[in-house]
Amino acid sequence: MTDHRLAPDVEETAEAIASMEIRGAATIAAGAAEALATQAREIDADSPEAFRASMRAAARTLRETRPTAVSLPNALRYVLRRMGGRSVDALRESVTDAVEEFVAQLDRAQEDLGRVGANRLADGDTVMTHCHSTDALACIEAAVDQGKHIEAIVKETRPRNQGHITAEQLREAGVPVTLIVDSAARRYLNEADHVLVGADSIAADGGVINKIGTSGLAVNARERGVPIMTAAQTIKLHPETLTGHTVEIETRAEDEVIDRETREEIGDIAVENPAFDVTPPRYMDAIVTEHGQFPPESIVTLMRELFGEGAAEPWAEP
Ligand code: RUB
Repeated sequence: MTDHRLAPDVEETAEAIASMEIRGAATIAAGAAEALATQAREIDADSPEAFRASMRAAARTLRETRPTAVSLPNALRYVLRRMGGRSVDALRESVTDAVEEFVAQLDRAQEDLGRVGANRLADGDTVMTHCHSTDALACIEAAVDQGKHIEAIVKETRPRNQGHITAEQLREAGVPVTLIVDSAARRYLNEADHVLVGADSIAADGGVINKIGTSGLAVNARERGVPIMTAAQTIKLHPETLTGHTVEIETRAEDEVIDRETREEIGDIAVENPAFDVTPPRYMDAIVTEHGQFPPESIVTLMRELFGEGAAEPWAEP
């Protein structure tokens, strides 16, 4: 008999990802991997088959929380593909080891890409940011560590205002911050030397999927002649796009955009709330990863090297 019970921590992590208490592609990946480790430690399986089935069930529950950040399925794949052994104890250990290795790699990758990104920033530069990306912040923080003076223009990023998190973290890093509303971005591009964003997924053609508003910002930056880069560790590369799949763009609740009372006052209107958009590769100057920086169009080579041409999902029932 297979045992599909989930450790409470898996349900809690899934809920926290869905409600965006845990958010941002890298943080989601680490949270999901750690939930798999808890599942491995806490479930009481009476056979290796039951253990494997319960790990697959946990991965499916985590997978279903948010659709756009590919770091989530990439994290689950990383761990489940390393699950091995003949006994429950051996399987358990293989999962907890894989999670430890995965999380250490995430941290290392972010540190490495931070140094690569920092090399594009010069002393005295002003950087415009969108949303909150730990990979993008790693570049600015590395530049500051190199002794460069960096200032930031931070877009608030409606509807959830993740720009506030960016503003706080940059201020804590000693970076002078100017917070602006999203619609002021084009006006303030005159004062920016770079635009720096993160990514939830990167497609094989070099398209960057990131917080809604990134593509408009990129077009404006190009028009103003301000270089724009994406900071994204390779866990953000979307392997299924190698075989022609498109990336699902998450749609979130209307009440993130407008509260119920105001909406009722306005009357019968439609409200749309897509969480992400796609920036075509021609509007992006560079993708900065832990393996160096790439023109978007050549990211496919790295993607093939790291992910191959795809394989069966490890959380599917055999
Ligand atoms: C977050 C977002 C971030 C990327 C990269 O969207 O678009 O730019 O996830 O973040 P949300 P990181 O707030 O909807 O999750 O560099 O931390 O992985």
